Amino acid sequence: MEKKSYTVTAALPYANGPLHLGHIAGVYLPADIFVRFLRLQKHDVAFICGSDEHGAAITLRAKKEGVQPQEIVDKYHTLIKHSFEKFEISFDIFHRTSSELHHQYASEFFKTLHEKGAFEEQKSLQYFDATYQQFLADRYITGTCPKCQHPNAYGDQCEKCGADLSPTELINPTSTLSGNTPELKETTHWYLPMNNHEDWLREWIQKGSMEGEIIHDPKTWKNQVVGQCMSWINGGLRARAMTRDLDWGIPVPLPNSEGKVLYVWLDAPIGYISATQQWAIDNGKNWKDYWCKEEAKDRKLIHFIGKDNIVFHAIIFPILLKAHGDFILPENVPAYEFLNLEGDKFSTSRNWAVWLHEYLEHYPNKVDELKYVLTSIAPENKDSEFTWADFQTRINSELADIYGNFVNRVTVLIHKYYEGVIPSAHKLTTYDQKVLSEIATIPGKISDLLYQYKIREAQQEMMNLARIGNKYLADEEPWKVIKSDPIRVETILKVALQITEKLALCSRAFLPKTADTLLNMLQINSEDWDLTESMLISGNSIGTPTILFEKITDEWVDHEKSKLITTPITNSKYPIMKELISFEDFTKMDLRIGHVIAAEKMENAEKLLVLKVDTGIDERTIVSGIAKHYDAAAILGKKVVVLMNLAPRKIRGVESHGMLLMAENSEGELSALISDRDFDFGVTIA
Ligand code: B3M
Ligand code: ZN
Repeated sequence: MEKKSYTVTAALPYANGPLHLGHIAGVYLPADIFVRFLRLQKHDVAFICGSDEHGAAITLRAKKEGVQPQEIVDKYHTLIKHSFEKFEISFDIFHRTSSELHHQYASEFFKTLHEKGAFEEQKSLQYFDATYQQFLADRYITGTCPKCQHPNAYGDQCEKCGADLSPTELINPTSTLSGNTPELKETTHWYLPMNNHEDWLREWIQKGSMEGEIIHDPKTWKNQVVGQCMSWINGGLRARAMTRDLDWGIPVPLPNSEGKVLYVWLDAPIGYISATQQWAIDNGKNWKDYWCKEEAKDRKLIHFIGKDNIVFHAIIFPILLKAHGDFILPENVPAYEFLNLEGDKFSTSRNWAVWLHEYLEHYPNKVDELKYVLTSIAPENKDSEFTWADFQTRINSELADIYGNFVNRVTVLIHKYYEGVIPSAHKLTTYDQKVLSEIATIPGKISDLLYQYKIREAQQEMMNLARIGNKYLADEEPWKVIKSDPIRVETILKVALQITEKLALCSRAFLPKTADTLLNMLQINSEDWDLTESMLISGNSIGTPTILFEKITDEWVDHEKSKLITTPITNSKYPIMKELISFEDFTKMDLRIGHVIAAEKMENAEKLLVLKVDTGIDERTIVSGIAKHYDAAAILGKKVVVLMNLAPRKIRGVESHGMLLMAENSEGELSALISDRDFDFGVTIA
């Protein structure tokens, strides 16, 4: 029998930073569109996500921000959860792997695997940072990739070539903690002998079969996913450690394992299961119906992920699920490529990103607009790119000019001619019939595409409804016909309203807010994906026309682009950047090199020196608050940078003309800025 129910997961985002548009376009939005559609198809669906709160991604971030890991995960779990809510990603649950339930269940899962002999305990020499007294696994160590020579490969994976690495393979290994070359030290870990699983994985990935029985259709898997998995398997799988020497994570639930935790890539996917358990508890369901071989044998498990997570979801997690014994395996692992931003990769550390929470804060009423653009450019089969100019074009010339314009024309005419009352159709022309039968095929086309995870094309089909509608109005010209044949116009506008109805219904998967607005306006309430009969009732009134999508101005684009270059990175060590100033503002400042020709301490003022500075054009008095860092003798004779045209100020009775520029570090120490070339004083700084 055809499996009709679904457990859909979306990769658990690390709670180590906010979400950016790359995350959304390449995992969460495609998953949400798919799930909204499945629900309308009346499938039983659980849509599961949560934050990934363990592993080096978290501890390294905590170290960078100078706080405890718990503080990091609390902060970002909350931020991420709110962003998803505001963006209307319709998870059934957004859980977290730091929860008590997850800790318990992941420990139990590990113990079961251990009892079933799924692991091998092995002693090995691993890199150790003597300064930090810590073993260095995964992201704690970087070095040159032995396969592609990328200089910043991590201890577990090269992000450039995708190679699976172990730290001892890195060339020139360096500790990310101290920057030192680490030493080797013995430690014990539990390994998953992945090499023992190659045969069944091959069968399962290439043929979709398990023990002779076909359990999924391998043709529905994306080529990239099968390709990456097969290249891993053909390259020979190796044993991979499932535990780590770290103090953040789920403690290994075995004797003699102090200081060891579960590998984050073991614990995180189990998070899908524990999240489902929490949701089941909250909603009176049985979690096993969503995951277990017996109870969920007719259910499809679908993992939406980014391409860098393929091996973990299509090889490692399936091995764990199978070794455990109770679970179904994924039916499909739709993996997305990466979204780039204005010609470059998204980068949290370089702050090259559009942050979802900031977008939502500034433009809370432009959720569907962003969804539309991100779906249009979803990195389905290759990397794609977000630019603000393209965002503007797609909204203005597609959403506003095609979709919004069509709906607006229809509703305005119905209000103009019939005071908003839906007219009746009379005799249909061949053209009317052709249009109506054409639009009737579209929900089915969208459905075929969505089952193949082709969301870009699917959304295009939705837009085709608006295109058909605009063409229909342009061809039929009801605004002209009204003079000669008002009865015919009733039919035209009824047909046009039926196109609007279809458009509204199909929009529910892609543009849920817009769909709600339209369905409300049309007084249509249906939980079905498609209707065989229109639900429009002649004689009912429709709501007043509104502008569905406002156009994006050039100023918006310029503003967003300028923020991109300069949005400050939050780092507790350094103050955040001040607001932008224009080039004109900058050129107002007159900066020159001055020569300190006299210096004395101001009486009764601990911090102040009274300086005489030769600026080349004058000799002036400057009172400077640097006495704690420079005594008079130390600054005397120095060439310093002076802000010349600062309005004079009286400081403790002495008039000060200008200011010395100083560098200040996080301890509040000051250092004069001095030219490193032997320029004369008096020269200007530009
Ligand atoms: N936390 C990795 C990532 O964001 C990750 C996914 C876990 S899914 C179980 O790339
Ligand atoms: Zn590499």
